Amino acid sequence: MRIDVVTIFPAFFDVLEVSLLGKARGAGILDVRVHDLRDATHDRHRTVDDTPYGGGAGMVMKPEPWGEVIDAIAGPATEPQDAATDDAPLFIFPSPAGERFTQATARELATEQHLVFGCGRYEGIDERVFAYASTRGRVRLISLGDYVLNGGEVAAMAMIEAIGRLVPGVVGNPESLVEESHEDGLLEYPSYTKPASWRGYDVPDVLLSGHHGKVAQWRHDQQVQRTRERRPDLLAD
Ligand code: 6GU
Repeated sequence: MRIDVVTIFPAFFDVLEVSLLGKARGAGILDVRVHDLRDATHDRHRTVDDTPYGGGAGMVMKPEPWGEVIDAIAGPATEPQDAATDDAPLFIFPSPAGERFTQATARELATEQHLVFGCGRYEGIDERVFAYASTRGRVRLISLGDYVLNGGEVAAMAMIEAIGRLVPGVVGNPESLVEESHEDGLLEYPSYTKPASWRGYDVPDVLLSGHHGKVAQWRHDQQVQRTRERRPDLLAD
């Protein structure tokens, strides 16, 4: 999978060099390219923002640098019908005003060939940039949840990690992806390792019993109990 990231803070994405995703990049499974939006400016101050038409607080990201970067990443304009196909890039603009990102979103996006993350700062990006991007590919505004971050960078990182780990070959043992929180609509069951007794805390007897059926039943019960306590909204769904 190819992932392009457009940002005024490329250093936010240095962490993509470590851990599982770093390994996947080294192995050629993930082709991640980070672009500094300011490289597409042409004034001495490398300006990427300006005051909003109509007034109001804060600054808006100017469309021109975005246009240049979109051209550089996606190539020349295609026929409108081609921009809407699965072969065209999928532009993701992290935004608290977007649709909600879930594990289902991550699974869906993990099947894409080419994702482009456009990270906005300030009060947002000039709205015409989304229309322009849609001449080169599909466009989605996606939110991590109902709270506000200073910009799209941290949100993009979270999405890249959630999506990237679902790309075949990134996580060594695919079975470890199955029994996780949210994969079956329930929170994950509790895990323990050796020693069986530690500082007065004991591992539940059933896990030491060697009885696979009872272990599976106990784990499922724990999942339901935890979900009821911590995330009753998930059971309602
Ligand atoms: Cl995707 N962006 C920003 N700026 N804030 C957020 C968010 C995204 N998701 C939750 N809060």
